[in-house]
Amino acid sequence: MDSATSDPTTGTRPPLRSTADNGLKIVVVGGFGVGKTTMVRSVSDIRPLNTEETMTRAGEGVDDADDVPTKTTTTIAFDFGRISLDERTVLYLFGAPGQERFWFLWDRLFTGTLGAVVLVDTRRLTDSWYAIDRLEHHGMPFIVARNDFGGPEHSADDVREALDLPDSIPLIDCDARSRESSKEVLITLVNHLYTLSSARESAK
Ligand SMILES: Nc1nc2c(ncn2[C@@H]2O[C@H](COP(=O)(O)OP(=O)(O)O)[C@@H](O)[C@H]2O)c(=O)[nH]1
Ligand SMILES: [Mg+2]
Repeated sequence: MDSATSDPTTGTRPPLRSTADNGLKIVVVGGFGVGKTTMVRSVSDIRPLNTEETMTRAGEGVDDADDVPTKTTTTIAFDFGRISLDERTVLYLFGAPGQERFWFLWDRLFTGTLGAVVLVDTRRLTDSWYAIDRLEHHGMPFIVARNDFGGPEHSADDVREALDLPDSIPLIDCDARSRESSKEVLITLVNHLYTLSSARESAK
């Protein structure tokens, strides 16, 4: 008998989380300072790994910090978080850098990914155009989450139009700092994935 499995006669040990049968991978993408690190942090069970570093002189002028005055760090690689959905299913979350100089990493990142969340900041919607374009190019299912920075109100229709987003793609509001709100974003993505897969099934 595998020593890792539980034995009712000698007392049970729950299966290790790392032995989960299902690992589901989701990526969070979006422009600089849009709240990717914040979202992965607020929703993860584990203290997420990230590679946030104090912005160095090298980043000055490259990262558009002027538009994001409160932001003093920049993501140089990925955020990584994990959420256990149940005993056997673990959701892996990757926050992917949006800056142009990291775009070459994206193609690899999408391997084995179920779907993506595009985080947008309505003050700088254009930053999200590239992300959406790449996702469409890869045929990667995604939803759009509008992170609330308390800026001027734009209606959902305005955002849809600016992003050229069809009605079939969910667009929701969120506050990346809130665990509940970030969870709601992930649930919306998962529901969207189910909708797409049942549509595919019934088209067979
Ligand atoms: N007001 C507000 N600030 C936020 C929100 N989400 C993130 N921030 C702040 O915005 C800054 C950039 O967030 P960060 O997660 O580092 O962005 P990233 O570059 O996409 O990883 C940080 O200072 C966050 O604390 C939000 O929903 N509302
Ligand atoms: Mg970050």
